[in-house]
Amino acid sequence: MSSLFSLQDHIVLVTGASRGLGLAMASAMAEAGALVVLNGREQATLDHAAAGLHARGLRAETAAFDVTDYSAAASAVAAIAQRHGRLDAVVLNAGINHRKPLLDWETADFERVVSINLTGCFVLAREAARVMIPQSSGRIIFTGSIMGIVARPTVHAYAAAKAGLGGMAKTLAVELAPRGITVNVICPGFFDTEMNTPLTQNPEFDAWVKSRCPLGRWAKPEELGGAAVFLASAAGNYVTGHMLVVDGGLTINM
Ligand code: GCO
Repeated sequence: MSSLFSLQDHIVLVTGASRGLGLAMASAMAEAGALVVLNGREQATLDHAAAGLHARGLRAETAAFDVTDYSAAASAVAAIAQRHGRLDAVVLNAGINHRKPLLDWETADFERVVSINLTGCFVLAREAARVMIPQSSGRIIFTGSIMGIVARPTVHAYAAAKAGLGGMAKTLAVELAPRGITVNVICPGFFDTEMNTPLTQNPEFDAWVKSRCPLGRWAKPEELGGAAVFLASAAGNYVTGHMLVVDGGLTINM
């Protein structure tokens, strides 16, 4: 049973892994035996995150780059493959949100969110596939959102990008399946992360989440770890093109 969910000696890149959901997924994957490469923009924050994993006897390296610097992203993937001779999984998780009533949106803000949350994922998936195709195996996992499935006001670019990941994961899944690569999307509901501080600290929104979500609470970041381990491990061998919703039942609740 333990080998079913084992990631022993797998090489995994997680973007947006300095904190929040990325760090929680990286940590769970490292617990399952993986060597995780943590990506974020700031080396100091990444070093701190990696030190936290090292202190628990887990294996972590860092790769500082901005996912919208597409050539830096490509070089980083190539460097990981060169250093370790393989790349077993990528968790493409880096993302931001921007919340404004429609008429207050600048076009540049829309483009910025899409470039981080969607285009950056496309580039990294392509670069990961460049390594995974010759090895005839690999796992590509995107962090989507229930906001790519259902809607709330103000988060237009975020919702567009997250829905876009859902569509792109399916085209990638069918194209890459013959090459031994699976592609899936994890769709979190409302997690208590730094990105969501404006929401968790808004008493009205907090009450809304608690009443709307059948499990009656915000999720803790570590509650996303199991989904990433599942999709990256042998347990997920036959799962591809799937949107795995982790939302405490929010989207199925009338
Ligand atoms: C929002 C939140 C989102 C949600 C997420 C649920 O403004 O809607 O910031 O990040 O937490 O969409 O996955």
